[in-house]
Amino acid sequence: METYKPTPGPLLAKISSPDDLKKLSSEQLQDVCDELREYIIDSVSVYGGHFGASLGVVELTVALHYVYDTPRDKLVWDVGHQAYGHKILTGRRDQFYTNRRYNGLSGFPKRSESEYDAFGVGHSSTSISAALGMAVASDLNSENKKAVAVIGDGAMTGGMAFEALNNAGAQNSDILVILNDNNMSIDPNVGALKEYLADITTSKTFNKMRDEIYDLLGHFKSAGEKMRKVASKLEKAMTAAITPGALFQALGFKYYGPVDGHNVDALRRHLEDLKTVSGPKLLHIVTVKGKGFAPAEREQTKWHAQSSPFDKITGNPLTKPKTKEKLPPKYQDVFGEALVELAEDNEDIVAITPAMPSGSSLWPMMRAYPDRSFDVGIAEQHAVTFAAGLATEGKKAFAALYSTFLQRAYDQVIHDVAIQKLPVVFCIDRAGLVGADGPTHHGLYDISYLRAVPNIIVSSPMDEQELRDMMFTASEYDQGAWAIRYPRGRATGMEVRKEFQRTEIGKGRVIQKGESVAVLSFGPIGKYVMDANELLQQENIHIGHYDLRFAKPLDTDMIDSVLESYDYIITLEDGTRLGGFGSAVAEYVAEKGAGVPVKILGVPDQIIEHGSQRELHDEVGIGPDGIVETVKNLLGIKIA
Ligand SMILES: Cc1ncc(C[n+]2csc(CCOP(=O)(O)OP(=O)(O)O)c2C)c(N)n1
Repeated sequence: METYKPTPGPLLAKISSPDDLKKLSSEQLQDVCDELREYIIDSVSVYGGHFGASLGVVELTVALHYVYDTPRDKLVWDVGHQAYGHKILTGRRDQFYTNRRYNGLSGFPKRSESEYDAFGVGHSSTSISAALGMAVASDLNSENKKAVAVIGDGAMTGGMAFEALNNAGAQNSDILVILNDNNMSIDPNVGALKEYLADITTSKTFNKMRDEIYDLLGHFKSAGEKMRKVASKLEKAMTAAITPGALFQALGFKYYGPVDGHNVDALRRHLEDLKTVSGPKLLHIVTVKGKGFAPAEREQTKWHAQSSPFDKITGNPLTKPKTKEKLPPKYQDVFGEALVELAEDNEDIVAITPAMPSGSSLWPMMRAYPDRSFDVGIAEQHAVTFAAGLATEGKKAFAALYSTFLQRAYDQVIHDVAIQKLPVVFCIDRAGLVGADGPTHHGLYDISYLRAVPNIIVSSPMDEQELRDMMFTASEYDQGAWAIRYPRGRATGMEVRKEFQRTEIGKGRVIQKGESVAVLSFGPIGKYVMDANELLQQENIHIGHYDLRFAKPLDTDMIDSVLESYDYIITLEDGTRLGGFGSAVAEYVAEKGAGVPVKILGVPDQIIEHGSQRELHDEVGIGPDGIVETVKNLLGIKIA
């Protein structure tokens, strides 16, 4: 592991816990913020990681740990990608260089890592619920602990945040919600709430606006549409000025703000005041994502996270970018481009993303067909039922979701899609072990939870050609839902045929025939079987390899022929071993009473931490070496 450690500034060097921070005078806090920001930039510029969000909450982080008695008082970060400053101030400064790396610190707050991490996170919109639970527990135990939830304007679009506000507003427990409003999700935030928050902040500059309006009226004498827009903007701003935060007040919260989230002294004073106010309260702070690093302020989506080293002044990449020709496309891009091609010929195709247009590569579709593309906010449950509604009226909805986030919408998949046999296409990205984001983001359960539900086809392509063809076939399918899962990362780089071809539903393909051991793989992880095959052939071992393509319906003809020709079956999937593709094969073989042993290779029943994808695949034995070892074990060959 590389060991470059950034050098902390003189104040930060002395802070090993929030107690050390509290020894400083309030006048020194801005200097601490500057050093903390520098430290984050220095570290991420070498090792990568989430970036803009942590820079945006530096002042808030310092003020919170200065004012509150953490870890006794509970601090819950929503999503957790903004908690780097928190980690550095709470005893993890010197380990921070291991952030997100194998056996290193987690990129997100994690209870087992530190007592300061009050709640484990990774998925959004959970903070208010968790903090409320802590506040209520404190009430029940008569402990008078404070509970603070820090939630972004993006995460606030999630339904769970509203469920929690609704509950907290009526509980009257001592909870502070800090709404970190930077007007950004990963991509620009969307929806009516965003407009509402903008109206509150705009009302601050109400007078300035009024002048602008007079100016505008001068320019647009013929008025019409533009004037009406201006008038409606004015009206909203006035309402917000008179009753800012009325929405939150209606939900039972005392509303404070909006406050400049980069003025550490103002934040400190506000927090000290709010500590004395009982009951549910919401502090609305306004920040800039990427604050203090010019390229990140300018291009906020790009700098949400960084994976390669960059110059810490200019932001320019330090590794030479390989030319596009040399690198195979990412699976997400193959999906994004194929969708536009399909949409050209099929007017019914619509696309849905819950706040991940960049992450899911939906921008090409959104640009080509803005009226048929929907970013619905961080709202996976709504995304799925919205897709179901569209499907009832004959629209062919392609819902693009990460595997881990689709977990949120399991009931919607069953209740709204499957029971009604609606032809929604789920394009499930980041399926399998995702790498550095770790356990909250691994997409390990979708095969198991989807194959348990009737009326859903569960498929996975082994390469980009298959992905395109499956999408095409799914776009024509009207007998129920269809899930296509593919992983994070790059496809094979193969020559791709431009025209789409139909994939025969429930049919696999033979990659290579062999002797004694057959490996049945599901999805792109099949590439490891090819690597294993090469190694085994050097030792004169010739295994068979079958790309099953469908976990449901299974290609039982193919399995029957495998049962006739081989002594052992190995199944391989990038997902949990419990109830997944291998289980499906084993169930079939057991029901047939075929008596051929089935060895299931997949992710074991335990939480897999973070690391590179390859490190994790190898750790759980689904990389080429693990396959070779399993084959040799079955054949009783000693492993050198
Ligand atoms: C349930 C869920 N869906 C999607 C994501 C992916 N995601 C991570 S951060 C993020 C944007 C969060 O925006 P915001 O809460 O405003 O925080 P900011 O990054 O602006 O500080 C999204 C969509 C997630 N973490 N959880």
